[in-house]
Amino acid sequence: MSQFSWSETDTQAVNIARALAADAVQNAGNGHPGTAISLAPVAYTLFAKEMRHDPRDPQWLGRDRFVLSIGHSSLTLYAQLFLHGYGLELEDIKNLRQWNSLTPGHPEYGHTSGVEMTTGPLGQGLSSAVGMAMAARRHHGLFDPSTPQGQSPFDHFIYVLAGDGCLQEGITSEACSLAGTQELGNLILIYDDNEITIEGHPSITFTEDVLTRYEAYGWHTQHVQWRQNGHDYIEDVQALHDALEAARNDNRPSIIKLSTIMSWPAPHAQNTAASHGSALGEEEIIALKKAMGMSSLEPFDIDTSIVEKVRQESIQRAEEQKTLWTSSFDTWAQNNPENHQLLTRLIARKLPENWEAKLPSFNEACATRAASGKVINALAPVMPELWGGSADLAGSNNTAMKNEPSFIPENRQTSTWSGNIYGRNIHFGIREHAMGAIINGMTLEGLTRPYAGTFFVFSDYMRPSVRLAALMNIPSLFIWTHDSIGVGEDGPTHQPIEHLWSYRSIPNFNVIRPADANETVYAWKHILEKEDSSPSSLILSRQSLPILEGTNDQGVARGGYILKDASKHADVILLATGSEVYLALQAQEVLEKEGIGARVVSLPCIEWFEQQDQEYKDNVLLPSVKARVSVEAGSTFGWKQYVGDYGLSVGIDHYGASAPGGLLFEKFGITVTKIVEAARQSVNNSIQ
Ligand SMILES: Cc1ncc(C[n+]2csc(CCOP(=O)(O)OP(=O)(O)O)c2C)c(N)n1
Ligand SMILES: [Mg+2]
Repeated sequence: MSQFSWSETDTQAVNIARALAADAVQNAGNGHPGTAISLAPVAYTLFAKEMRHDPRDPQWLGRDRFVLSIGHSSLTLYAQLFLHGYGLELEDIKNLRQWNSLTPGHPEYGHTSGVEMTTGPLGQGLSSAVGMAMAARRHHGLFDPSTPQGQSPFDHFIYVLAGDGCLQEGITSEACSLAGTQELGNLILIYDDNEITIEGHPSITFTEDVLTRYEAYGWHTQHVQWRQNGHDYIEDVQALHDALEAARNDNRPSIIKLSTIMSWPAPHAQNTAASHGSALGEEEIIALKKAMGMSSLEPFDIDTSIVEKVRQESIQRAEEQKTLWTSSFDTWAQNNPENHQLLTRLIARKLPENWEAKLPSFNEACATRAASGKVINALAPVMPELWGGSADLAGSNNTAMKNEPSFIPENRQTSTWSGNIYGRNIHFGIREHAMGAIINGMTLEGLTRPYAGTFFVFSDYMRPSVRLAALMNIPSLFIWTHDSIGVGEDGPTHQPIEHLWSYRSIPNFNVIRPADANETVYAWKHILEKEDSSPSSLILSRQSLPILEGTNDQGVARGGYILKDASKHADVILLATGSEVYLALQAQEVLEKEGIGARVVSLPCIEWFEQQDQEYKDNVLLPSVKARVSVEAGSTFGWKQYVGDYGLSVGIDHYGASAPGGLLFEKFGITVTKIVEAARQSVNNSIQ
């Protein structure tokens, strides 16, 4: 058992965190004080006593991660970032929730130093933490496989604070079930059982025995009771520490149910749902400060000498931790020069030399999902950072790496999937939402390039996590196959319609729909090469697509390009994506015979195209040519901006049907004939 001590400074630091939470929300006029007040000793214990971290080096490879899954309680984190010297000052706390402040309403990744991920949509934090724990284990296996678990510089813990809301959200049931199967011993969840959500006591909504449920998932469970019988409330930080110690020593993921009282020790606000999301009021704040025995009752008037002391102690603690960690890291680096080189490359986010030489090229028709699978398998030997899997559709999504082990405890192997805890093929189970959040967590751990696959239509089940990846600006990669009515017989439940434009409407998210196998290769190439960190999705066909002439790497990297120009003058521009580019090419031939010059533009990624300069875009989409036709087997919503007032869109604005895919294209009018008709009409429109 490690030593645990608690001093008067610690008590006063917790008081400061509580007072600041109350003052900041009062000052802002809105916010969430209650949980930040009651969890101040918990967060402080983590930052001051339990975690390995260095406020002066927030990106330290060896740090433990802290995920505030209860994002509304942002002050729980901001108070610690202030106390421990992560760069937040009193002024920042005063500016809570204000324009341009470092203390936005919910913690934002990349905005405030020390924030490991953006949280606020309940359930996402805990679920991404599962991904972080998985990635941490993969890192150990990648760089330091011969060292036992727990003894490598690559081992660290992921600490999560979650509440009733996070544990009610379905996504965490998915993620935590998988965490149990995966035996993620580096994951430690503190569940704030304060028996309050916004609508009051969770007895109206949430009655299962949470710990029994987590035990059934295969977790190590503990209960720390701060709410004693009757009215006694004892903030037993030693008991919390003991539970954390036991959690660290167990090789299963751990949940500590901590029974707290919201807003304690505010005399009237405590244990009220109102204090979850509204200011306590000046009187109650004074009463709170009196209850804590604070010397000043004025807003933000804190004893700065305590803050100084906490910061100094934090730095000293970090130095001791870093000395130990660095010596173990240096020994590892000396003994593993090749792996050290790999780590250096991955930290720099560089690709291996000559990796492009491994990329396949295609001259025979195939489904773009199959081409993507070939890319993954071609890169697997040279890019150990590439790993991922599917939500039980590996065979259909072509996401599996052949001859590579699965990422599973050895006792979970089956006759189909062999593997070990450091493997590469991930089996997410049928848990799309958690898969999205887990991929984000893996990406946030840094170093590797994870991907996740499912059917495009089921991407809806993971949309909140996709949005969060885009908001965080992290390069999560989603592989979505079976991209249209081309799915065929499975019918309308399995045929995406509105999905392309709905994902294109998410800011900072790349939707890439390659026209053939070679465009798929170029798309992969550019996703891996591009320097910005925005997340991407590959939208791939189930059905075989012919190889097109003229597809090219540069064109795909620019998001859109002239695939085939009119033989003389372009009277009309045909814009197409994915499987419909081939139809546009055929339509072009028919039109040329009629004397209508048509330019075919392949637009695999509208987001990349929009990033090009105006000159390039005008070169491709000739502003003077008003006759335009978009061709895409999805809703036409959104194409108007490209086809303009004279243009027409060939697409589908209703659900599909159960029948062979080829027939559906005929029945729903995604045909060469329809494109030709639309082109003629658009030319007529534009000359009238
Ligand atoms: C997905 C999602 N749904 C709803 C909300 C709105 N919301 C914010 S906090 C909260 C209640 C959370 O209760 P709990 O986790 O127990 O937090 P506490 O009130 O104890 O701080 C709700 C419904 C949200 N942030 N995210
Ligand atoms: Mg609660």
